[in-house]
Amino acid sequence: MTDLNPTLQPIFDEILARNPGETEFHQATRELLDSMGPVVRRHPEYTDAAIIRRICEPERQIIFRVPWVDDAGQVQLNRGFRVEFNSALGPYKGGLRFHPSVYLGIVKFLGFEQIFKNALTGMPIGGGKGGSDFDPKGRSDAEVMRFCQSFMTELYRHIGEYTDVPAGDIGVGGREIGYLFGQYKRITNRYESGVLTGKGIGWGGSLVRTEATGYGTVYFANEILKARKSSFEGKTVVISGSGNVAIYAAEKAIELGATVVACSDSSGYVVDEKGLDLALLKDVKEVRRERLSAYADERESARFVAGSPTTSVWDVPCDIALPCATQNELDGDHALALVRNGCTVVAEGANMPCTPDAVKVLTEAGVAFAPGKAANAGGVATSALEMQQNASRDSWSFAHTEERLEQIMVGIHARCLETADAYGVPGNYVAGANIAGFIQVADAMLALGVI
Ligand code: NDP
Ligand code: 2IT
Repeated sequence: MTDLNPTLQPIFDEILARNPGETEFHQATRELLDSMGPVVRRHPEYTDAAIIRRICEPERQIIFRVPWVDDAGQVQLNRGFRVEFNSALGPYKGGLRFHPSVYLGIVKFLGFEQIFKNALTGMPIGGGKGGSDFDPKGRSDAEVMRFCQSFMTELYRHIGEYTDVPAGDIGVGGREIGYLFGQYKRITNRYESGVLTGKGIGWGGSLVRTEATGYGTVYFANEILKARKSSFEGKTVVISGSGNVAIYAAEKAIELGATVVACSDSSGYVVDEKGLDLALLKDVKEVRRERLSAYADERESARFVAGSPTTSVWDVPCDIALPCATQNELDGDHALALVRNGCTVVAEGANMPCTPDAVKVLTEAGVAFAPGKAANAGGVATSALEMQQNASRDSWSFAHTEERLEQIMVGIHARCLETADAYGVPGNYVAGANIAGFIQVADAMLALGVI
């Protein structure tokens, strides 16, 4: 990490002092500030109006109790969060995460990144994020439904088509969005489709939203490869995670001619030299909701490696690595292993999966590195397309929606490179994404007065 310039260091000191213990939020803000040197030199008006300080302070943070009754009749207690970070460009927009690790620092890092990601999509959406420390693993459908109903019984008063539009993230997929939407509709007596995205096809959802984040990440990586006169054809790909983002990143990579040889979950990883059997993976993960070892049990060419601190999916040799599980899952040592094995492109399908050390190792080794706020923006961009369809009471074909998604990802890639060039950091996707997203939000905030 480089030293911050004298304008930015006091801002970071203030963030540390005002947000104690929120390490992921510190990491995400620091990463943005690391790109802001050339911006503050060229735009004193942002410093005069305290734009960076204001952008790092959420507009509103909501924390609430979520009591519910489990199948045994016991009362369970969780904590709910919604951080409404920035609405300069549109209603707050961003997912909900249900995972035992969720606390304010994680929701704030995700909400902060979402501001710039959403700006990069070019769609009229602000940034927000929410979730709960609820652990859906091992819970019955009825328990998940009761939890979602209790969560929405508080959340409903804070959200709306023009206010704040949640969606899915880790632990929140189509099933949970259904229960949440059902409870919102019941409490408000409004069929307000645009209040949530990631809805089912047939009740307001958009085709391609399920596939969008993974497909978008691969489209972005494909643009990187094209810029290097290469392609996915014949390449070996390793993906972490085996959830929504990972599965559809694998699907698109395979469609473009690559072989995906490994994926993971929190219990370990599978290596399948013949290439992943996606139909089996979807059945294990999306339908049966089982652990990844079940995949290896049923596929001769695959072996399962149980997770431990010394084993990692990143030890599996590949040309292209797509981290699609969770934050800080790929560290400096993992990056060294990737470089040693000849990996040339890393594109983040997850949010902040690479540690700052990993990014440094990859960048210094000449590996093309695409940060999540650019590479995984296809999910939220397609959410915005879902909002567009809801607002016009229309539904688009798969082909048309996917074409829009691809155009958006190609556009984000070009904008990152153009901005990086314009600010003297050519080829740096991190700086390009941070600067382009920041300037769009900063200019809107200047225009709207001191808000
Ligand atoms: P899912 O819940 O569908 O899948 C998450 C996957 O990551 C699972 O395989 C899970 O394994 C693994 N995982 C989660 N937490 C951990 C952990 N602490 N350690 C190891 N493995 C873990 O989530 P998504 O696929 O939707 O999200 C994955 C990432 O992509 C997240 O970073 C999310 O913020 C990001 N993202 C998601 C978008 C979306 O549209 N869904 C959009 C943009 C970004 P296990 O089942 O064992 O927990
Ligand atoms: O991190 C993300 O961009 C998401 N989880 C998707 C957010 C959305 O509103 O679709």
